Amino acid sequence: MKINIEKENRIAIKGHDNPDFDSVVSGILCCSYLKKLGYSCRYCLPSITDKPTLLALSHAGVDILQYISDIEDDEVLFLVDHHETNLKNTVVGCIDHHPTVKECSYPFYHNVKSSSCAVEILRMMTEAGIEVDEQEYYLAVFSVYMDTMSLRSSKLNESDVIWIGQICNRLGFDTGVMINDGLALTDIGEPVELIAQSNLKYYKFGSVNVASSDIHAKDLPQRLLDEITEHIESIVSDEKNGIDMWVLIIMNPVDYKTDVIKISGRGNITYEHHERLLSRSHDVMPAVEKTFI
Ligand SMILES: [Mn+2]
Repeated sequence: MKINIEKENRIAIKGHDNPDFDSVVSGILCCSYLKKLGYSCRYCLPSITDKPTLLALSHAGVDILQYISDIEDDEVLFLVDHHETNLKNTVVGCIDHHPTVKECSYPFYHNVKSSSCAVEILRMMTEAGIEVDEQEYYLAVFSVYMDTMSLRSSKLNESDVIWIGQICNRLGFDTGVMINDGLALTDIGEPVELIAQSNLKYYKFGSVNVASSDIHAKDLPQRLLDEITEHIESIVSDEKNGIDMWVLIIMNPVDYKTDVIKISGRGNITYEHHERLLSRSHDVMPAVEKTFI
């Protein structure tokens, strides 16, 4: 897969809103990739990210402050870890790992199932014969831990596990920090409003606006879950917010269980329990999308 876009463009590489670890690392790796191909580009992080992501990024040796900047009107966009944007700028390229039935007609488009977007970018770099340094390997391996709840999510590609093991052995990476950060247990001591919006993402399926948050916890007290659900009911039932459905996902990465709670208004709630760990992007949201088409 060869990237072939106009060289005279100034490219701004952008990850999704509410950036997570994989999104940031994908931006950094993609920037390194495009620069080595001779493109003029920079990675832009328009907003600061959440505390657990910041902590993991600092463990990975990434100083994000240097990337915080707005995208300028005369720049073209290269999207990573997502494939749609509200920005007016022209999109010239996209690398994602959220395959969709929708068609994207960007000059360069690569969207395949992969444990993380960053590991897919690193694979593309090595396949293109581009030199990858140790820190870039470290970031890609770390991103898989962060995007798969420490290799426990169904999103994980088995072939990546073997590859990660080989890289960690060869380069002597200690996975202890990655495992701990990757489980990303939600701080349930925070205010209910904050817990309810953990890892919030927005989706648009046809004309339907869907919000989704996911909480990682071993034993979420029922009373707290009730308060969270009530809070979300009040958000969804307020028409000003323009949300048709909120998908609340409670993942228990310790016992491999998932609860999916769909809230479409006050009292309009469905519950599903799964005796395995689901992935939001690979299991839950594609199933939700199917119910709307
Ligand atoms: Mn990702």
